Amino acid sequence: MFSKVLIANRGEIAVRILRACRELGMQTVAVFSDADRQALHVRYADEAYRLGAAPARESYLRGERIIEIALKSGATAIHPGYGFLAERTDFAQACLDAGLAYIGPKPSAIAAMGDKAVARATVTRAGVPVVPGTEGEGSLRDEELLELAPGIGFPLLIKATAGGGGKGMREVRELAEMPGLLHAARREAESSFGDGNVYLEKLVEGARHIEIQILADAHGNAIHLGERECSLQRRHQKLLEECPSPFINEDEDMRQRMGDVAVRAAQAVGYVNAGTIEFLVDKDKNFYFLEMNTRLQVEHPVTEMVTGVDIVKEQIRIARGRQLRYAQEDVLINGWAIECRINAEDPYNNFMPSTGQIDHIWPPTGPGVRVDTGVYPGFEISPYYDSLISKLIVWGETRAEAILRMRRALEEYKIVGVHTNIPFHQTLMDSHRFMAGQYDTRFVEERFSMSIAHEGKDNYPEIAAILATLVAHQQTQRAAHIIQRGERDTSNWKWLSRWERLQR
Ligand code: MV4
Repeated sequence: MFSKVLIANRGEIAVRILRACRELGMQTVAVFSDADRQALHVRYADEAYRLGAAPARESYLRGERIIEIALKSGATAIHPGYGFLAERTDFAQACLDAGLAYIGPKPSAIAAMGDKAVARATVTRAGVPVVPGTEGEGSLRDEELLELAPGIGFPLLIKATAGGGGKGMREVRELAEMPGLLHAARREAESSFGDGNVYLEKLVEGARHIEIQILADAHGNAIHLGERECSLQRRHQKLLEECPSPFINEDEDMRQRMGDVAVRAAQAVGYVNAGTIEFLVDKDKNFYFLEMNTRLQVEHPVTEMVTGVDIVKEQIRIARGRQLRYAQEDVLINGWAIECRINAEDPYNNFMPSTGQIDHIWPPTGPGVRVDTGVYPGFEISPYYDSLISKLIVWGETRAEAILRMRRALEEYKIVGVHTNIPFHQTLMDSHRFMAGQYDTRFVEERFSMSIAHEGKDNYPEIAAILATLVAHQQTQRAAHIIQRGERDTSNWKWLSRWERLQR
C-alpha cells in the first residue's frame, strides 16, 4: 500500500493529480523539465526533481529516469496522467518491475487496446459492435486489403493499427485511388508510430464522437459514469466537451446500452482502473466501438461535475486495491457540465500556437465554475508542450443554464500576454447550431466561422468612439483615487505614515 506518489506529468493535469493526492493525505513528488522549473506543479508538490532539458524526449518521456527518481525519493506509486508515458506498455511494465504501483491499467490491457486491430477483434468477440471492416488481428498486405475493400464498400477508411488521433488515416472513395492512399497511410503510420500496419473500416459519415467513462477495480467490479459528447474538435484536437451528450440526453435506455457495452469492452481485456471507450454514433443512433483510451482523460472533469465522482481519487483507491465505492445504481447524472479547453493559440490566425509570458490572468470564479490550470501570472508559455493552458468547466442544472454560465465565465476570463482561443469559445456559445446541440465531428472545420464575430462591422467607428469615451472616463476616475505625490521625493507610503501620525 503506497502513501507517496510520483506524478510523471506537467501542467494542469499534474496539478489536478497532486490535489487528489493531497486530499487523500499522500505525499507527492513532482518531476520537471528546464522549461518548467517555475511551474505550478513543481511548487505544489512536496518534492520536485529535475528530469532534463525542455524537449519531452529529454524530460517527461524519460521513463527510466522517472523510475529512478521514484525509487530515490521513496515514492512507491506513479501516476502517468495523460500524454507522455501514459499508454506506454513498456513504461507501465517497468514501473511494476521496479516494485512501484502504476496508477492505471495493467500492461496487458494497455497493449491489447493499443493495437487498434487487436482491440477491434477482442471487443467483437465480447459482443461489442464495431464498424464493418477487415477482421482479425494479423497484418494484411496491400493485395489482400484491395481484395477485401469492395466487400466492405466505399467510401471506407484506411486506419493505422498503431493509430489514434487520425494519424495514418485516409478516406477512400473508390478502388482506383486505393493503392496510392494505402502507400501514403502506411508511410505516415511508419513515421508516426514506427509501424506501417493498417486495416480498413467502412466510413461512417456525419458521425458524432461520444465516449463512455468507465471504472473497474481489481475485484471484478466495473461501472460506467455515463457519456461525454466530444464531437467539437478541430484536426483531431478536442475543443469543448459536454456531459451528458445533447444527442443522448433524455434517452436513458441508449445511455445504459452504451454503458453496458463499454463495460463489456473493458472487461474483454481484464481492465482495471479508469478508462474511456470511444464510440462513433451515426444519425440513426447506431453506435460503434472506435477505440479505448487506457488512461485518465483531459475532459474527465465534466463527468465529475455531473456524477460527483472524483475520478482521480477513484484511480488511486483502485490502485491501492480497494473496492469501487459505487455500484452502477449509485451513479446518477445530475445537471449539465461543459468544458472549454483554453489554449494559447490565435483563433483569428488559423489557431497558430502563441507563446510568451502570461502577464495577467484573471480566471472566472463564482457559482458552478471550475478552472483547472497549471499557469499563473508571470509563467512563460513555451513551444515545447501542448498549448492547453487551462480548462474552464461549468455546471448548470440544465444545458441552457450551463451555456449561459459558460458565457458569463468566458467574459470574466482575462488573459494578457498570449493569444487564447477564448474568442472562439465565445463565438461558439453564440452559434445557433451549438445552442441547439446540432453538431457532428465536421462542424468546426466545415460549418463554423470566427467571422460570425465580425457581423455588423459597419459599426466599428462608432464602437471605437464609445470604447474610447469609456476608457477616458475610467482613467479620470482612477486618477481621482491616486493620492497626489508630494513635492521632491516623498513617496505615498511616507506621506501615509505621516498622515497616520497626525491622526493620533
Ligand atoms: C472513423 C470515422 C468515420 N468512420 N471511423 C478519427 C480519429 C480516430 N480515433 C478515429 N476517427 C474516425 N474514425 C469510421 N469508420 C471518423 C473519424 C473521425 C473522428 C472521430 C472522432 C472524433 C473526431 C473525428 C474527426 C474526423 C474523423
